[in-house]
Amino acid sequence: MLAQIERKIVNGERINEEEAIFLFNSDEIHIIGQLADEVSKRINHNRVYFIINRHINPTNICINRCRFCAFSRSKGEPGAYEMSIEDIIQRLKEAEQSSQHISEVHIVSGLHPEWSFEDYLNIISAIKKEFPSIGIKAFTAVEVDYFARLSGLTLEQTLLRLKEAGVDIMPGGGAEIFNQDVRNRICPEKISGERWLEVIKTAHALGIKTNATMLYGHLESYEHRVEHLFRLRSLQDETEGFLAFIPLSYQPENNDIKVPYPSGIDDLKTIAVSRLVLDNIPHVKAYWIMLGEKLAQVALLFGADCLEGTVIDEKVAHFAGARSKHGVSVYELVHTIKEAGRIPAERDTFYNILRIWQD
Ligand code: V47
Repeated sequence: MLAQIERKIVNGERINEEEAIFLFNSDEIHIIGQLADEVSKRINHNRVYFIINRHINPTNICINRCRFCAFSRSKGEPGAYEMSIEDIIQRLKEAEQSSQHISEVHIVSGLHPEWSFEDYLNIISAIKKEFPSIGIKAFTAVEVDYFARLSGLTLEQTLLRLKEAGVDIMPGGGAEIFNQDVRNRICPEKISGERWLEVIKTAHALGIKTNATMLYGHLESYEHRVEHLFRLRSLQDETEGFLAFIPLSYQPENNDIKVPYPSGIDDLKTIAVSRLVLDNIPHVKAYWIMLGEKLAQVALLFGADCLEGTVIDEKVAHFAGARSKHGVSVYELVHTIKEAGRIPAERDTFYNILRIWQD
């Protein structure tokens, strides 16, 4: 079957679910990686993208207690925190000073039992007012669903309010694994996969681009991963609203699902098979925070074309045992990309190139 898949990829044809499952089960990691690399180069040439950004998590207080999540707390529990708007603005000013400029802020929060939709909107409008040129990537489909329920607005109205306040694109978090049996075991309180897809489809229809993620390496099977990837491919055929796909490698510390970290081979294979299945999503990110800086570099030869960014002060993965740094400098990202033989392309939120980092 591998020869048949190779022929298809070389001819620019799509692989089917059975073939994707075959690839996950295969040990031919070099061949799979090389095929994914070819597809990546076809789409993005030799470029690898990164962004000068900062992650901000305004609160970790959350009404959902997902079993894989080491970040969330109940109100009053040790370690629970809430940032004020002043704190957030201050953090961004510090990031601007230390990096000269930042192009994007990535905001993912908890579902706080006492905050209103207005409280979340005020965070966005305050950032937009203070830093009009910084792109805002904010709130997952899970949060948007929560805001709609809190406010009694429709999904369309909720998303339009976010857009008016200054949201430019939405991150891809909260997708986990769409299969409901797996969801019941890893995040029983979270919205269903169907609802996640509905929120994202609505955002795309309103012209809001989003990313998509897949959390792997916990209790799911290869079949579940493939089902997840094909749901995303079908939605992208309809909407063309996804900018990037980010496989999230499960971090197993301080949470309730006790399995080993995914292996390096599993990480690379997942990046590569994702690149091969999602032929209609322009970018695949090697999220160095979860992969580690060195494996993320290798992933650039296995189908990934984006390294996310400088990040600074990441919390979700580090609470769960990520062994990477909390942030890296632009120079480290550029060096990593060049050493992989690729061209470092600094981008904005929408993947417009801001600068090619040549010698
Ligand atoms: O939704 C939570 C995941 C996500 C763990 O869109 C975990 O550009 C691994 O979505 N091990 C938040 N993953 C992060 C996220 C993201 C990150 C970077 C870029 C983008 C983007 C999105 O982190 C959550 C959840 O799926 N997560 N706990 C864990 N233990």
